[in-house]
Amino acid sequence: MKQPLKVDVITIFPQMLRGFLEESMLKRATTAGVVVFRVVDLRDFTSDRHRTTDDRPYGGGPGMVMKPEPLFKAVESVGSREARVVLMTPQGRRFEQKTAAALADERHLVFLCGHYEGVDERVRTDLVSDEISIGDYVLTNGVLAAAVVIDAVVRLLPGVLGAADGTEQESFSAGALEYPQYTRPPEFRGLRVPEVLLSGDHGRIARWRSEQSRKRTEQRRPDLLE
Ligand code: JDQ
Repeated sequence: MKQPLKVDVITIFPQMLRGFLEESMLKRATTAGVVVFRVVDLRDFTSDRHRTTDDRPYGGGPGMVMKPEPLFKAVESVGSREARVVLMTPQGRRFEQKTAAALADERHLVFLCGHYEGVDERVRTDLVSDEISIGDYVLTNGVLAAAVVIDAVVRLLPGVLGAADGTEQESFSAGALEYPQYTRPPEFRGLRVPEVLLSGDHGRIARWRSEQSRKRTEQRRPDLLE
């Protein structure tokens, strides 16, 4: 069988991540042997009594900076020679479906979840291979951002979604938004399902769906059509 994707997450809040990994799709992916997660507590790689992971910035100013030594030691401890080392940061490249697909082709991913206001620049230049932002808003730390990326990557691994796997047709792979969906009943509180969907005419249904999809994309996400 194919080697599982190794995913290591380095954080000072390991418990935040464990709950998330023990639910739903990610748990199934682990049980199926498609992915192997390790959650690494950054504080295990400190050497002072207070297990300090941050310090004041040289040159002064507000905020704290993550110290380089624990981060380098933690990354080296996971055997990262051929790994992509990903830093979650609002300054990174915007995460999109293409990024998820590229990461799903790797064998070993190491996520660094920032805390405080930044990381020592030497971490970016000499430890990290990719800096990723999940969007233009500011989170309090990188754990939720890493969780978002991990979710989007792991569901793409072969064998995770099962036979009804729809990833090929999904909006962002196809470059358009999805058409409206309905299920039973045909009338609910006076709201009717479009007649075409009840017609059984598969050609008409397909044309209606692609027209709806195009209209919706023009209205809501014209950027996707370019
Ligand atoms: C960290 C912070 C002020 C960072 C600390 C670590 N897309 C995205 N939004 N926010 C993040 C990522 C993110 C990731 C890691 C983070 C935010 N913060 C808070 C506060 C300046 C920079």
